[in-house]
Amino acid sequence: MDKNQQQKENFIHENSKNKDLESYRADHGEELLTTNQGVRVSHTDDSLKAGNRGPTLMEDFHFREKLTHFDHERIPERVVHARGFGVHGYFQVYEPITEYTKAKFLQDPSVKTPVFVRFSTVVGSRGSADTVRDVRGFATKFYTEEGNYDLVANNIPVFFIQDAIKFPDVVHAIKPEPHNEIPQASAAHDTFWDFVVNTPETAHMIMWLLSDRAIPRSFRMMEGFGVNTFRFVNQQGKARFVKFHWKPLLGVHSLVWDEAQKLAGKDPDYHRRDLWEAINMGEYPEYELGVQMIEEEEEFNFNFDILDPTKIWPEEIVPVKRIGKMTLDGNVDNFFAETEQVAFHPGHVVPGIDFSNDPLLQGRLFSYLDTQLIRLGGPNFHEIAINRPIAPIHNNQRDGYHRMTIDCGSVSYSPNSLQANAPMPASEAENGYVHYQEKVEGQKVRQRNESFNDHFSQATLFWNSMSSTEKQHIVEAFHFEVGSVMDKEIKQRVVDMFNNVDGQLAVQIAAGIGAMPPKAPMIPTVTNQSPAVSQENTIKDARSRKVAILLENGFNHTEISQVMESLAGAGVQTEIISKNLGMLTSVEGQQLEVGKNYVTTGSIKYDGLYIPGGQQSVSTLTMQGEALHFINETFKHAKTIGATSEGVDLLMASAIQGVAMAGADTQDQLMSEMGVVTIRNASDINTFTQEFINAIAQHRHWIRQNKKQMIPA
Ligand code: HDD
Repeated sequence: MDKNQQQKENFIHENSKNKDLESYRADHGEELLTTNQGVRVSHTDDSLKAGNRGPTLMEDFHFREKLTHFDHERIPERVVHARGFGVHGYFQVYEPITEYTKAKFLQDPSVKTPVFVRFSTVVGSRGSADTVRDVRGFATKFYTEEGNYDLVANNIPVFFIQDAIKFPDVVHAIKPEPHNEIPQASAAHDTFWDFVVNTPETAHMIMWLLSDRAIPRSFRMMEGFGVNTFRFVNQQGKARFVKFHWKPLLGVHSLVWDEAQKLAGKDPDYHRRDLWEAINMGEYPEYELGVQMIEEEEEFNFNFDILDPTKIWPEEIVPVKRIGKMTLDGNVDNFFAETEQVAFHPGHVVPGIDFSNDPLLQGRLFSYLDTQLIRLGGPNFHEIAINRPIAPIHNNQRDGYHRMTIDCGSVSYSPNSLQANAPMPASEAENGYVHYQEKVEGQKVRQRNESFNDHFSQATLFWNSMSSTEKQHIVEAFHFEVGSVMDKEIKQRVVDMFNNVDGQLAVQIAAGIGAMPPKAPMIPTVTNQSPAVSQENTIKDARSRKVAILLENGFNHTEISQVMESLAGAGVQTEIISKNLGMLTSVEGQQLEVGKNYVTTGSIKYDGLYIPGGQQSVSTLTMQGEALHFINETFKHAKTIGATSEGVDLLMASAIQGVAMAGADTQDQLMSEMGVVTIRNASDINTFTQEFINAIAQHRHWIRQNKKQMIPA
């Protein structure tokens, strides 16, 4: 049994939801072909015809069944979040949090609650690219003993709108325009920005959407946010307002825009492939579950409304308490059966978790159930294997399309005496779900409270909290997004709207989109920051990063093997890239296999680059445009570059020499400041690898930011 199979075995046996799924799995290897009725088929390559050149006969049941099934094998894609990728895992609480909630899966640290997580983009259709600028969905189904709990989250903590009634509007505006279905998976078009300038409550979310958060490096390196305000309720009935967070243990990291765009062409599956491969290699992604809590009595103590989904609760004011950890350790067996058919719903809660009056959440509670009815073809989607709770289901609901359960007996109503009123409602002591008895009174009005009116303070807070590099990326994103808008008036209105966030931001936006700067650039009154929202302050780790090695015949084997071994020891993967696939031979005669050539990969697929020594290898590479382009592009995207002995000469032949060295006094300065780690003397290889690994852990070296325009890549 190989490592992957062994992992799969462990995963199946340890996880109760997977044991449940096991009875649905079908393995067709080494079996004889049958129809759907189980009749063996003797020939499947020709339809039944009247004569060799004659028409196909109606009685060919095998042909008709095969074609009919094929003709019906698509279901509607999700109206949003159509493109996604699902994986299995488990969740464990660190210690009982009985004080805050009675939810059973949050009480016992020894219990591993099975989960299924689906990551997604929002706007693109099922076949769109992974690395587009967009919000990412991060939906988790916890299969708890008390029934399914779904935390249907995004990787951005706020939302475009405050009231769910505007959801169809924002989605229509951002989706491809209806007359020509252009553009795919992008907000960079007139209808979206028309909606934005007419809807000032979008300001805060737009700042996040145009930040690096919207182009994550990996699903493994993004946060998740429940966005809406929920409630925790404990055994004594005491409630607290709560917001949920997922905190990735690899830190929060992003791509750069040029890289994201190129990846969309070179590897549209970049994010799903990254997750699939990480799990297959046993590099299981981990995320801590965090909660922010606000006492009921403190509801009105903040300068924002805690029910407003366009607001964060700054972590510096309301700390995030980390209560447990989720580990994702299993890939699916079948994408359609699991990832496509899984159905999430924020209304799937268990005792101890309740709702708030957040007007966006209230609307969501209607929409998710409704959408599954059309998408999954009727009310029995809870019976689809991936959606079935591990808790037993007993009620009087019956029939409908695709009903699987064979409900026995004559009673399907309540109250009844024929079955002693079973199935009977459970008391609270028996874990029956009791809604929190919040006192509510008011007049029926189509209005919003005035506490929802401040649309700019937190947008400014976000802008204030960004590093200079993050700010530059946001301005560049405005230039791309709004620069793609045709209507001049809309462009001008974007400048004027974001003048309310920060006058200098508006001036910079205007400069790149052919609009006038604001007449009176605003000096913001909000001057504080929330350091937690900047990715500069995240965890830095080299684990599971991927380094490309450029190589040709005549390389120095001792050097490369020492470096590869040290990188592997630090959990960094390596892949050898060369002009052609096949084997390469070192000066000493050892052979190494090429993983990818320039046609099948590109620098954009790696976190860093290493060039080993070996006179002949380096001379050949120096003559290859692709190799030099690989180096230049890696440099442009601010990634770590390492070179040993003659490998340093190759760097000097690239654009780095002229561009990076401009303004640097010595090569040492270049090395230490720019994440370009070089060493001429191979006897210092251990010092090199240590420095190289530390540099990779930094993710990017933004000090190169101002030089990127000079790089021809
Ligand atoms: Fe939603 C899917 C997250 C607001 C209506 N939403 C969907 C998914 C995620 C989110 C992650 C994909 C689930 C999956 O992988 O199958 N949605 C959010 C978050 C929101 C949000 C974090 C803001 C707090 N959504 C929102 C509103 C509405 C919807 C305001 C409607 C009133 N969302 C839907 C939907 C979808 C959906 C139409 C499409 C597919 C599905 O539900 O199952 O019902």
